[in-house]
Amino acid sequence: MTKKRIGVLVMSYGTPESLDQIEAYYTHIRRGSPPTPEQLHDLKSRYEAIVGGFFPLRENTNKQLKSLQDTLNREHPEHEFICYHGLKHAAPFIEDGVAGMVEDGITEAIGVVLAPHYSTMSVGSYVKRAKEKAEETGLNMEFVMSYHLHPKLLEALTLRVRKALTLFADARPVEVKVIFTAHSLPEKILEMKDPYPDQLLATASAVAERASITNWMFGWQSAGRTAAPWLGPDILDVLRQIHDDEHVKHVLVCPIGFVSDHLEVLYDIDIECKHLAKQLGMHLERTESLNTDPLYMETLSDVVFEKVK
Ligand code: FEC
Repeated sequence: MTKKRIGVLVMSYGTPESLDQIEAYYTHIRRGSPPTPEQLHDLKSRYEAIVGGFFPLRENTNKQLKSLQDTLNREHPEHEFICYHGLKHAAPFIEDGVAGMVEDGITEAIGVVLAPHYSTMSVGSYVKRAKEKAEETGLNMEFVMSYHLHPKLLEALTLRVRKALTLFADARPVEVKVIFTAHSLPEKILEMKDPYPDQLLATASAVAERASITNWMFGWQSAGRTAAPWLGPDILDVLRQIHDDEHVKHVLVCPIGFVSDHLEVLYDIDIECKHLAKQLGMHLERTESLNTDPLYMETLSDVVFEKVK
Protein backbone atom coordinates (compact mmCIF):
# COMPACT_ATOMS: atom_id res chain seq x y z
CA MET A 1 0.00 0.00 0.00
CA THR A 2 1.41 3.43 -0.85
CA LYS A 3 1.85 5.71 2.09
CA LYS A 4 0.03 9.03 2.31
CA ARG A 5 2.49 11.89 1.71
CA ILE A 6 2.20 14.81 4.06
CA GLY A 7 4.15 18.01 3.59
CA VAL A 8 5.43 19.84 6.66
CA LEU A 9 6.31 23.51 6.27
CA VAL A 10 8.97 24.18 8.92
CA MET A 11 8.95 27.94 9.39
CA SER A 12 11.82 29.84 10.96
CA TYR A 13 13.21 33.39 11.13
CA GLY A 14 15.96 32.94 8.52
CA THR A 15 19.45 34.40 8.48
CA PRO A 16 21.84 35.74 5.83
CA GLU A 17 24.28 33.29 4.23
CA SER A 18 27.19 35.71 4.20
CA LEU A 19 28.13 39.16 5.49
CA ASP A 20 27.32 40.79 2.13
CA GLN A 21 23.72 39.53 2.35
CA ILE A 22 23.06 41.34 5.63
CA GLU A 23 21.78 44.51 3.95
CA ALA A 24 19.14 42.67 1.89
CA TYR A 25 18.13 40.63 4.96
CA TYR A 26 17.81 43.73 7.15
CA THR A 27 15.85 45.52 4.41
CA HIS A 28 13.43 42.58 4.31
CA ILE A 29 12.99 42.69 8.12
CA ARG A 30 12.25 46.43 7.75
CA ARG A 31 9.54 45.64 5.17
CA GLY A 32 11.50 46.97 2.20
CA SER A 33 12.98 50.08 3.80
CA PRO A 34 16.80 49.89 3.70
CA PRO A 35 18.65 50.48 7.00
CA THR A 36 20.74 53.62 7.48
CA PRO A 37 24.53 53.13 7.15
CA GLU A 38 24.78 53.33 10.99
CA GLN A 39 22.09 50.67 11.50
CA LEU A 40 23.76 48.43 8.92
CA HIS A 41 27.16 48.89 10.50
CA ASP A 42 25.74 48.08 13.93
CA LEU A 43 24.08 44.86 12.74
CA LYS A 44 27.14 43.81 10.71
CA SER A 45 29.39 44.21 13.70
CA ARG A 46 27.06 42.07 15.83
CA TYR A 47 27.18 39.30 13.23
CA GLU A 48 30.96 39.66 12.88
CA ALA A 49 31.26 39.18 16.63
CA ILE A 50 29.45 35.82 16.52
CA VAL A 51 29.68 34.23 13.09
CA GLY A 52 33.32 33.43 12.52
CA GLY A 53 32.61 32.80 8.83
CA PHE A 54 29.27 31.01 9.08
CA PHE A 55 25.76 31.91 10.24
CA PRO A 56 24.74 29.41 12.93
CA LEU A 57 20.98 29.79 12.54
CA ARG A 58 21.00 28.47 8.98
CA GLU A 59 22.87 25.28 9.85
CA ASN A 60 20.77 24.81 13.00
CA THR A 61 17.51 25.21 11.11
CA ASN A 62 18.70 22.73 8.44
CA LYS A 63 19.52 20.20 11.16
CA GLN A 64 16.20 20.79 12.95
CA LEU A 65 14.29 20.23 9.70
CA LYS A 66 16.10 16.96 8.96
CA SER A 67 15.77 15.74 12.50
CA LEU A 68 12.02 16.56 12.62
CA GLN A 69 11.48 14.70 9.35
CA ASP A 70 13.34 11.65 10.71
CA THR A 71 11.39 11.78 13.98
CA LEU A 72 8.00 12.04 12.24
CA ASN A 73 8.77 9.16 9.86
CA ARG A 74 10.12 6.99 12.68
CA GLU A 75 7.16 7.65 14.99
CA HIS A 76 4.45 7.47 12.31
CA PRO A 77 5.64 5.02 9.63
CA GLU A 78 2.09 4.72 8.23
CA HIS A 79 2.64 8.10 6.51
CA GLU A 80 5.48 9.67 4.57
CA PHE A 81 6.39 13.10 5.97
CA ILE A 82 8.40 15.49 3.82
CA CYS A 83 9.67 18.66 5.45
CA TYR A 84 10.17 21.95 3.58
CA HIS A 85 11.86 25.14 4.73
CA GLY A 86 9.80 28.30 4.97
CA LEU A 87 11.96 31.19 6.15
CA LYS A 88 10.51 34.56 7.16
CA HIS A 89 13.30 36.89 6.06
CA ALA A 90 15.60 34.87 3.76
CA ALA A 91 15.40 32.34 0.94
CA PRO A 92 13.83 29.82 0.73
CA PHE A 93 10.97 32.03 1.88
CA ILE A 94 7.68 30.77 3.36
CA GLU A 95 6.01 31.17 -0.07
CA ASP A 96 8.83 29.17 -1.74
CA GLY A 97 8.23 26.29 0.69
CA VAL A 98 4.50 26.20 -0.07
CA ALA A 99 5.16 26.39 -3.83
CA GLY A 100 7.73 23.58 -3.54
CA MET A 101 5.21 21.27 -1.90
CA VAL A 102 2.66 21.94 -4.64
CA GLU A 103 5.30 21.30 -7.33
CA ASP A 104 6.10 17.97 -5.68
CA GLY A 105 2.44 16.95 -5.90
CA ILE A 106 1.68 17.29 -2.19
CA THR A 107 -1.98 17.98 -1.48
CA GLU A 108 -2.03 18.01 2.34
CA ALA A 109 0.35 19.92 4.55
CA ILE A 110 0.91 21.09 8.11
CA GLY A 111 2.73 24.30 9.01
CA VAL A 112 4.74 24.66 12.21
CA VAL A 113 6.97 27.52 13.43
CA LEU A 114 10.25 26.99 15.27
CA ALA A 115 9.01 29.26 18.06
CA PRO A 116 6.76 27.83 20.81
CA HIS A 117 4.81 30.97 21.77
CA TYR A 118 2.08 32.65 19.72
CA SER A 119 2.04 36.33 18.89
CA THR A 120 0.23 37.97 15.98
CA MET A 121 3.62 39.59 15.24
CA SER A 122 5.55 36.31 15.22
CA VAL A 123 3.77 32.98 14.59
CA GLY A 124 0.66 34.81 13.35
CA SER A 125 2.62 36.56 10.61
CA TYR A 126 4.31 33.35 9.44
CA VAL A 127 0.94 31.57 9.29
CA LYS A 128 -0.74 34.44 7.44
CA ARG A 129 1.85 34.31 4.64
CA ALA A 130 1.74 30.51 4.35
CA LYS A 131 -2.08 30.50 4.34
CA GLU A 132 -2.23 33.10 1.56
CA LYS A 133 0.16 31.10 -0.63
CA ALA A 134 -1.64 27.83 0.15
CA GLU A 135 -4.99 29.34 -0.83
CA GLU A 136 -3.49 30.74 -4.05
CA THR A 137 -2.04 27.34 -5.00
CA GLY A 138 -4.95 25.19 -3.78
CA LEU A 139 -2.93 23.36 -1.08
CA ASN A 140 -4.88 22.05 1.91
CA MET A 141 -2.96 23.30 4.96
CA GLU A 142 -3.40 23.17 8.75
CA PHE A 143 -1.26 25.06 11.25
CA VAL A 144 0.20 24.54 14.71
CA MET A 145 -0.30 27.84 16.57
CA SER A 146 1.68 27.24 19.78
CA TYR A 147 3.15 24.47 21.93
CA HIS A 148 4.51 26.39 24.90
CA LEU A 149 3.23 23.93 27.53
CA HIS A 150 3.98 20.66 25.75
CA PRO A 151 5.31 18.29 28.47
CA LYS A 152 8.37 17.27 26.42
CA LEU A 153 9.31 20.89 25.73
CA LEU A 154 8.98 21.65 29.45
CA GLU A 155 11.08 18.59 30.29
CA ALA A 156 13.82 19.63 27.85
CA LEU A 157 13.93 23.16 29.32
CA THR A 158 13.87 21.88 32.90
CA LEU A 159 16.82 19.56 32.24
CA ARG A 160 18.75 22.50 30.81
CA VAL A 161 18.05 24.69 33.83
CA ARG A 162 19.10 21.91 36.23
CA LYS A 163 22.29 21.26 34.25
CA ALA A 164 23.22 24.96 34.09
CA LEU A 165 22.68 25.39 37.84
CA THR A 166 25.60 23.00 38.38
CA LEU A 167 27.88 25.63 36.81
CA PHE A 168 27.51 27.73 39.96
CA ALA A 169 29.87 25.71 42.15
CA ASP A 170 30.30 28.54 44.63
CA ALA A 171 26.59 29.24 45.19
CA ARG A 172 23.61 27.38 46.62
CA PRO A 173 20.86 26.94 43.94
CA VAL A 174 18.59 29.39 45.81
CA GLU A 175 21.26 32.09 45.51
CA VAL A 176 21.15 31.91 41.70
CA LYS A 177 18.61 34.28 40.16
CA VAL A 178 17.08 32.54 37.13
CA ILE A 179 15.88 34.97 34.46
CA PHE A 180 13.66 33.54 31.75
CA THR A 181 13.78 35.69 28.62
CA ALA A 182 12.16 36.10 25.22
CA HIS A 183 12.30 38.52 22.30
CA SER A 184 10.57 41.76 23.20
CA LEU A 185 7.78 43.08 20.97
CA PRO A 186 6.25 46.54 20.58
CA GLU A 187 4.01 47.34 23.57
CA LYS A 188 1.03 47.83 21.25
CA ILE A 189 0.52 44.03 21.29
CA LEU A 190 -0.94 44.43 24.81
CA GLU A 191 -3.85 46.48 23.44
CA MET A 192 -4.42 43.72 20.91
CA LYS A 193 -4.82 41.20 23.82
CA ASP A 194 -1.98 39.20 22.28
CA PRO A 195 -1.36 35.92 24.19
CA TYR A 196 2.46 36.15 23.83
CA PRO A 197 3.35 37.55 27.32
CA ASP A 198 0.97 35.16 29.13
CA GLN A 199 2.20 32.12 27.21
CA LEU A 200 5.80 33.00 28.04
CA LEU A 201 4.98 33.43 31.72
CA ALA A 202 3.15 30.10 31.70
CA THR A 203 6.24 28.34 30.27
CA ALA A 204 8.52 30.10 32.76
CA SER A 205 6.37 29.16 35.79
CA ALA A 206 5.98 25.57 34.62
CA VAL A 207 9.75 25.14 34.16
CA ALA A 208 10.49 26.86 37.49
CA GLU A 209 8.08 24.54 39.25
CA ARG A 210 9.53 21.43 37.63
CA ALA A 211 13.09 22.51 38.43
CA SER A 212 12.03 23.45 42.03
CA ILE A 213 13.17 27.04 41.54
CA THR A 214 11.68 29.86 43.59
CA ASN A 215 14.23 32.60 42.88
CA TRP A 216 13.20 33.49 39.31
CA MET A 217 11.80 36.28 37.20
CA PHE A 218 11.03 37.15 33.60
CA GLY A 219 12.83 39.73 31.44
CA TRP A 220 12.60 40.83 27.81
CA GLN A 221 15.57 40.93 25.44
CA SER A 222 16.61 42.10 21.95
CA ALA A 223 14.05 44.93 21.68
CA GLY A 224 14.12 46.76 18.34
CA ARG A 225 15.80 50.11 18.05
CA THR A 226 12.66 52.10 17.24
CA ALA A 227 10.96 55.08 18.87
CA ALA A 228 7.79 53.16 19.77
CA PRO A 229 7.88 51.57 23.24
CA TRP A 230 8.77 47.86 23.51
CA LEU A 231 7.82 45.39 26.24
CA GLY A 232 10.07 45.64 29.29
CA PRO A 233 11.87 45.33 31.60
CA ASP A 234 14.84 44.78 29.34
CA ILE A 235 17.32 42.15 30.53
CA LEU A 236 20.15 44.69 30.76
CA ASP A 237 18.07 46.92 33.09
CA VAL A 238 17.08 43.82 35.06
CA LEU A 239 20.75 42.93 35.60
CA ARG A 240 21.52 46.45 36.88
CA GLN A 241 18.43 46.46 39.11
CA ILE A 242 19.04 43.07 40.76
CA HIS A 243 22.68 44.01 41.25
CA ASP A 244 21.88 47.40 42.85
CA ASP A 245 18.74 46.52 44.84
CA GLU A 246 19.11 42.83 45.65
CA HIS A 247 22.92 42.46 45.54
CA VAL A 248 22.55 39.38 43.33
CA LYS A 249 25.88 37.75 42.42
CA HIS A 250 24.79 34.70 40.40
CA VAL A 251 22.51 34.81 37.35
CA LEU A 252 21.27 32.09 35.03
CA VAL A 253 19.60 33.31 31.83
CA CYS A 254 17.18 30.85 30.21
CA PRO A 255 15.97 32.18 26.81
CA ILE A 256 12.71 30.20 26.63
CA GLY A 257 11.43 32.21 23.66
CA PHE A 258 14.16 30.86 21.35
CA VAL A 259 14.96 27.33 20.21
CA SER A 260 18.33 27.76 18.44
CA ASP A 261 21.75 29.25 18.80
CA HIS A 262 21.60 32.49 16.80
CA LEU A 263 22.35 36.20 16.95
CA GLU A 264 19.84 37.03 19.71
CA VAL A 265 21.31 34.34 21.97
CA LEU A 266 24.98 34.33 20.94
CA TYR A 267 25.32 38.12 20.86
CA ASP A 268 22.60 39.60 23.06
CA ILE A 269 23.15 37.15 25.93
CA ASP A 270 26.59 35.62 25.47
CA ILE A 271 28.35 38.87 24.61
CA GLU A 272 26.22 41.83 25.74
CA CYS A 273 24.71 40.44 28.97
CA LYS A 274 27.94 38.69 29.96
CA HIS A 275 29.89 41.90 29.40
CA LEU A 276 27.55 43.88 31.66
CA ALA A 277 27.50 41.12 34.27
CA LYS A 278 31.29 41.17 34.36
CA GLN A 279 31.30 44.94 34.89
CA LEU A 280 28.83 44.46 37.75
CA GLY A 281 30.91 41.65 39.26
CA MET A 282 28.21 39.03 38.64
CA HIS A 283 28.64 35.43 37.47
CA LEU A 284 26.25 34.93 34.53
CA GLU A 285 25.58 31.69 32.68
CA ARG A 286 23.05 30.72 30.00
CA THR A 287 21.12 27.49 29.51
CA GLU A 288 22.03 25.55 26.36
CA SER A 289 19.74 26.10 23.36
CA LEU A 290 17.36 23.31 22.34
CA ASN A 291 18.65 23.00 18.75
CA THR A 292 17.97 19.31 17.81
CA ASP A 293 17.33 18.01 21.32
CA PRO A 294 15.29 14.79 20.82
CA LEU A 295 12.70 16.03 23.33
CA TYR A 296 12.20 19.18 21.26
CA MET A 297 12.01 17.16 18.04
CA GLU A 298 9.41 14.87 19.67
CA THR A 299 7.45 17.95 20.79
CA LEU A 300 7.32 19.18 17.19
CA SER A 301 6.51 15.72 15.88
CA ASP A 302 3.61 15.40 18.38
CA VAL A 303 2.08 18.79 17.57
CA VAL A 304 2.38 18.23 13.83
CA PHE A 305 0.86 14.74 14.06
CA GLU A 306 -2.00 16.07 16.19
CA LYS A 307 -2.99 18.19 13.15
CA VAL A 308 -2.78 15.18 10.82
CA LYS A 309 -5.31 13.33 12.96
O1 FEC B 1 20.72 34.71 13.85
C1 FEC B 1 20.08 35.36 13.00
O2 FEC B 1 20.58 35.64 11.90
C2 FEC B 1 18.68 35.82 13.20
C3 FEC B 1 18.33 35.96 14.64
C4 FEC B 1 16.92 36.47 14.94
C5 FEC B 1 15.90 35.72 15.48
C6 FEC B 1 14.79 36.60 15.73
C7 FEC B 1 13.62 36.20 16.30
C8 FEC B 1 12.56 37.00 16.60
N1 FEC B 1 12.44 38.31 16.22
C9 FEC B 1 11.24 38.78 16.69
C10 FEC B 1 10.72 40.04 16.53
C11 FEC B 1 11.37 41.08 15.88
C12 FEC B 1 10.79 42.40 15.63
C13 FEC B 1 11.75 43.14 14.98
C14 FEC B 1 12.92 42.32 14.82
C15 FEC B 1 14.10 42.72 14.24
C16 FEC B 1 15.23 41.91 14.08
C17 FEC B 1 16.49 42.34 13.48
C18 FEC B 1 17.34 41.24 13.49
C19 FEC B 1 16.62 40.15 14.09
N2 FEC B 1 15.35 40.58 14.43
FE1 FEC B 1 13.87 39.46 15.27
N3 FEC B 1 15.13 37.87 15.32
C20 FEC B 1 16.42 37.82 14.81
C21 FEC B 1 17.13 38.87 14.28
N4 FEC B 1 12.65 41.07 15.37
C22 FEC B 1 18.76 41.16 12.97
C23 FEC B 1 16.76 43.74 12.93
C24 FEC B 1 17.77 44.50 13.73
C25 FEC B 1 17.49 44.52 15.19
O3 FEC B 1 16.43 45.09 15.60
O4 FEC B 1 18.31 43.93 15.91
C26 FEC B 1 11.60 44.62 14.49
C27 FEC B 1 11.28 44.63 13.04
C28 FEC B 1 9.87 44.16 12.79
O5 FEC B 1 8.94 44.89 13.14
O6 FEC B 1 9.72 43.03 12.25
C29 FEC B 1 9.38 42.81 16.01
C30 FEC B 1 10.57 37.71 17.42
C31 FEC B 1 11.39 36.61 17.37
C32 FEC B 1 11.15 35.22 18.02
C33 FEC B 1 10.15 34.42 17.25
C34 FEC B 1 10.70 33.95 15.91
O7 FEC B 1 11.74 33.29 15.85
O8 FEC B 1 10.03 34.28 14.92
C35 FEC B 1 9.21 37.79 18.12
C36 FEC B 1 15.92 34.24 15.75
